[in-house]
Amino acid sequence: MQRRMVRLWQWLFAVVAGLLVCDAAERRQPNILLVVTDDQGYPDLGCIGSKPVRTPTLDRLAAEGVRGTSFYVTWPACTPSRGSILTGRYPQRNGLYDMIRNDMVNYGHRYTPEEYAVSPEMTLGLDVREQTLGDVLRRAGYRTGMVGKWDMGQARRFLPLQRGFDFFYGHGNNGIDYYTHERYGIPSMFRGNERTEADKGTYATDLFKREALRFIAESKDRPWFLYLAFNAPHSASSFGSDPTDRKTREGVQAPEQYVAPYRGKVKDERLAKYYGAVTCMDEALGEILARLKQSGQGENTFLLFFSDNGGSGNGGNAPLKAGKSSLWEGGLRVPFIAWWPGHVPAGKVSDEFLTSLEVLPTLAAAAGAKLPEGVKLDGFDMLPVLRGEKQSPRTEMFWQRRSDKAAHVGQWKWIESAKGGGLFDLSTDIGETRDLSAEKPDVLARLKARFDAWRKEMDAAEPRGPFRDY
Ligand SMILES: [Ca+2]
Repeated sequence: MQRRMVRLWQWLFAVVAGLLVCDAAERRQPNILLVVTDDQGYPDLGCIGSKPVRTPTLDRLAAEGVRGTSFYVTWPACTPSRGSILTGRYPQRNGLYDMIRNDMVNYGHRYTPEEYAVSPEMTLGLDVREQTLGDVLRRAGYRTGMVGKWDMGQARRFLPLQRGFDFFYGHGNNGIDYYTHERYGIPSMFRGNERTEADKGTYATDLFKREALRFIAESKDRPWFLYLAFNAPHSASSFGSDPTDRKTREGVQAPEQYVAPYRGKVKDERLAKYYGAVTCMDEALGEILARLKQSGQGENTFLLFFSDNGGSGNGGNAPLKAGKSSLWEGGLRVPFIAWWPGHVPAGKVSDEFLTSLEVLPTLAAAAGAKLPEGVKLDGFDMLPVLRGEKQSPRTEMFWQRRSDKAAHVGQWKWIESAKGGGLFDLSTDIGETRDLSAEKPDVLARLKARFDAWRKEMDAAEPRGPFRDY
């Protein structure tokens, strides 16, 4: 009798243990690689086929994952767009709704250390009350790393190690020279909380690849989250031969071996360098993925790729209108890829309306992480949409950049800006060429009313620094 009871208990134990193992395997936290590039335009992927740019790694990820054609960022330039990626909130809600940078460099001014210490680049940053993706995923047991362009403030309280990240190598500010890592004469590369000039002279993309590989190698025993923000293919932030003349600046920098194949095939040297910077970045990502595969960590890695804003005009953003800094589609709609073999379908092109506001809730859901309590988020978990299980719940999105305003509601887009505006039907006119304001006054009024309601909601939100007067 006793022996039979022991056997029964052994059997029950085996069943329960088996169930637990299955459950753990099913819910095994994926590694998360969030790749953000800088000013890479909507058509600037080789697989789109409209440009001579070569991006074999991104093309493969698109072939093995989902490529989004209607993915938007929250602002048409770096800082506010990145603040939304990290917080899951509109810039007007998290407070970082304009750039943080030292504008006097535009007039050739070189900041002294004393001036720099009290300049916007040092004194402004993402409000410390905001919770970041790093905070959310670290609480879920992840080792969190930030490599590349941070752009959320450089005073110590604003740097990644104080904002939810265990590892940081990159530049704190908006942009650098790819080789000196200076921003208009100011050394800007950090390791952890300290500025470093140890790697001066090495191309930034190579350094970010090296540090991404270092972080991944050091994170073998835990699930990890790496926010890998290449500064490529942003223009170099360095003075030209005449510091007061912006036209003498170099533009995008890239190693000769990547520029040479484009030379003679594209209209000028600037474009050859831009494409070279994209291809070099693509190759770096390829090496990181190859290393993941070799180490066995690649099997359960969830990768999201997109650009922080539209292309800055290198080679154009056709079929989209305009580019970076504008609220036309060329400034806001960006290339997007989601890749997670076995969890996200392969080779799918999705036209679903999605945005960078979805990134935080999506990665939190993938990680089984709790969303921050008491924080109003502006997006949702987009995994069911990426899997094709349901349509995007997003029906509208709003933008404001200084006096420029825009709303995208259903198929409609309204834009009002110093350089023009109108009402456009994106379902038939992705290039925003036919202003339908006069023909559709009711639609125009509805979009303006939706914008006003959004603006009111933002104004009523709990105030955040650094720009708001409260
Ligand atoms: Ca950018």
